[in-house]
Amino acid sequence: MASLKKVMEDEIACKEWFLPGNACCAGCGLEVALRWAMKALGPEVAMVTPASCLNVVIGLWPKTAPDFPQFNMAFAAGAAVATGFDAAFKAKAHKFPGKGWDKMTSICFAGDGGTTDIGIQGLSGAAERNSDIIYVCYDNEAYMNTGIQRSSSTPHGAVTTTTTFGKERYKKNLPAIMRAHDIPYVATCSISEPLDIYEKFKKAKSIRGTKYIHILAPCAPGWGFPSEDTIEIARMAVKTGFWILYEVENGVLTLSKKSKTLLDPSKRVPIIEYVANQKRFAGISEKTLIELQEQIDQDWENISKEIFCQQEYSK
Ligand SMILES: Cc1ncc(C[n+]2csc(CCOP(=O)(O)OP(=O)(O)O)c2C)c(N)n1
Ligand code: SF4
Ligand SMILES: [Mg+2]
Repeated sequence: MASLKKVMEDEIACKEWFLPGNACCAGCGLEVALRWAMKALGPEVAMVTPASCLNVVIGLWPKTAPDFPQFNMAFAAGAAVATGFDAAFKAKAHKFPGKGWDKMTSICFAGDGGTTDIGIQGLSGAAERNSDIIYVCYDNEAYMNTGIQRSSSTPHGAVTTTTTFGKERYKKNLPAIMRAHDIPYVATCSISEPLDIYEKFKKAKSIRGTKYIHILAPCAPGWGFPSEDTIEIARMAVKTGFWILYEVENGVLTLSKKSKTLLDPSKRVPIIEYVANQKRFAGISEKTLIELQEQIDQDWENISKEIFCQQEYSK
């Protein structure tokens, strides 16, 4: 993984592209995700943001926070508009060579509601066409902007304003769904690992075709924890194995540094350590807690089998 010293030698990474003084709540995970993605990408982007907290926290012109081209968009259209931008950049690059249009990256930065529910058909269409875009889901596991309603990405047992006794269903595995589209790059990130975010976005920028990056981005008011604990909560999601950090390049899965050791179940922190510090899990039953742990163990077993098969195949 890139060291902080190395990253700070990069002039673009030293600059903030999402400016301070924005309307994010204190300790917002989304802001960390966006800042580090932009440190890797730099300002030669066109960013589409479907309806979400991000639409709001950018603020009102002329005091908007993004120091790069950013476009608010209707929920369902995010990936389609990003595809359109990329087509325009390619046409411009063809007509006006040497003017820098070939350096532009088209990116959609959407919430989990905008991705796992409302935007999924547009995203699936873009991925099937292998549109040359980066699609990012920042995952705060509910519709936060409209008052903490459940999404497909809300985890089992979590209380939202529409799952008042805790969600019965499990979190939809969107990275797995994107892998099934056979796109060149799929990765997961956590805001507790900013250098990992930086590296994965650098890589995504260099790859042609559809890149999908899913970032766990805790939300203090929505999950119910003190705003100074955001990073620690995200870190614990990784340590328990609830959130697995990996990348899949051309179908080959590699576990990222902080998740690698967790293939050994004894290295995983029990899930209770993660849920105990979040009010959304305050009334969780023993049964639901066991189910959550079983789901994590099952996810890891699947990953272990896949890695084993990959190793056997490459012998
Ligand atoms: C078609 C449509 N339905 C509903 C809304 C209202 N709406 C705006 S933002 C939002 C929540 C988005 O949730 P998510 O994508 O998870 O982003 P977050 O707010 O959590 O950052 C909703 C329901 C809308 N703008 N358009
Ligand atoms: S509600 Fe959550 S995701 Fe939205 S700005 Fe506040 S902390 Fe960030
Ligand atoms: Mg959300």
